[in-house]
Amino acid sequence: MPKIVSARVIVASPGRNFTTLKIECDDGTTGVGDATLNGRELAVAAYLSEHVIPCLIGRDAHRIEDIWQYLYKGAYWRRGPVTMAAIAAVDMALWDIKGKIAGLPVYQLLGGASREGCMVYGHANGATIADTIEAALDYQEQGYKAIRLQCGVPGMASTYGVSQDRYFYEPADNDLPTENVWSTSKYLRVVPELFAAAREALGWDVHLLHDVHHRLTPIEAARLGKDLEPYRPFWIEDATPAEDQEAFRLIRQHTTTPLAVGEIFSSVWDCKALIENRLIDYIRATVLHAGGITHMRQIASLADLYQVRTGCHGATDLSPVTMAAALHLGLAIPNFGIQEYMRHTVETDAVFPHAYRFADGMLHPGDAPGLGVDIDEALAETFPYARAYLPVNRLEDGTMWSW
Ligand code: KDG
Ligand code: MG
Repeated sequence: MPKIVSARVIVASPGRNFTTLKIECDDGTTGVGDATLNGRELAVAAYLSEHVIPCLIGRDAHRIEDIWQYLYKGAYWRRGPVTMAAIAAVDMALWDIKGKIAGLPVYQLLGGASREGCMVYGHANGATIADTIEAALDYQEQGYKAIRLQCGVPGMASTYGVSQDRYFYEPADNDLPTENVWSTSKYLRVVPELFAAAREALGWDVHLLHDVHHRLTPIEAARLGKDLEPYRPFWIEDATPAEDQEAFRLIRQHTTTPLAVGEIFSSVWDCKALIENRLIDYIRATVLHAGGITHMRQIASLADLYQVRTGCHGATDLSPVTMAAALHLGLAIPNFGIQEYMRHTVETDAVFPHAYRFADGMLHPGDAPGLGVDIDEALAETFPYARAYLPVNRLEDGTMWSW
């Protein structure tokens, strides 16, 4: 048996902060896992170092399911983003080790490829509709089959998803939270105009997506869904805060626009009612924040029973380790839908050399044994952690709102 002899947490900031776990076995095999929780990176680092790693030493690295159950049930304090990100990091690292020992990429261990690659969506964003369309045309040119559209809202200084740089949008932009201002009525006017312009410029052969980022009430979300129906969006995401799962029933009653939710979910229990009641079409939980490959596979299996497909979160705060893990899972499961692909900076890519490759609108995890991704620890050391927060949002009268 490959016995776990050491594990360490690496916190580094190559372009942005990442928390990474590296597990080592007595035969020299190593595995990596991503434990990044945006804006709360050190909480997971401490959870791992102080409370998880001491329990791992001496265990059989092949017993992935047993270790998962040990960390989940054994903690007594179940679920929550810190706990589940820590468990996820261990789980990813163990799948990586198993694949390396077997000499197989992880997707082969999960049942083999169910498709040629994982369709991804890129992020087109801009201060104006014209800027966003220009960015979207660029993605289309590069072969993307699906594009997310976000644009600035006239009369508002800041909007979710809009950055200075066309490719490298990074919301965690300050060492104290930036304050944004929000107006639902202004926003609801501009999004249908954006989609109308996009269909005009891009045609109908490309999937168009939009992220509402938890900002609407259920009835406002229903209005947006209806207004976008003529443009056939692939989905609207996080239309309303998802801790209010019943709210999706109201949205559903009013619109046929597909609904996606779940990037902040940490377990199958967060998704269960939404899936079983067929209130969503895509589940956006991912391996990092939802307990690793082991648990995300369980979520995907439940979703498959109800014709709900995956659309895993893939923003820049999920490291290339998570991207690789999501792609292995996405390639293997029957109900893969789409994968978010927000490109990492060159610094991030250099610190995490990886085997996954983009071609023809799809990402493929590659055929290297394990996850096919590593961390260059010496290089990582040259990028020290720097505290960075996600922004907060207020209505124009100063009321705190969802960001
Ligand atoms: O950490 C939070 C970001 O990943 C999130 O704001 C990005 O909503 C997001 C998305 O869909 O990529
Ligand atoms: Mg989102």
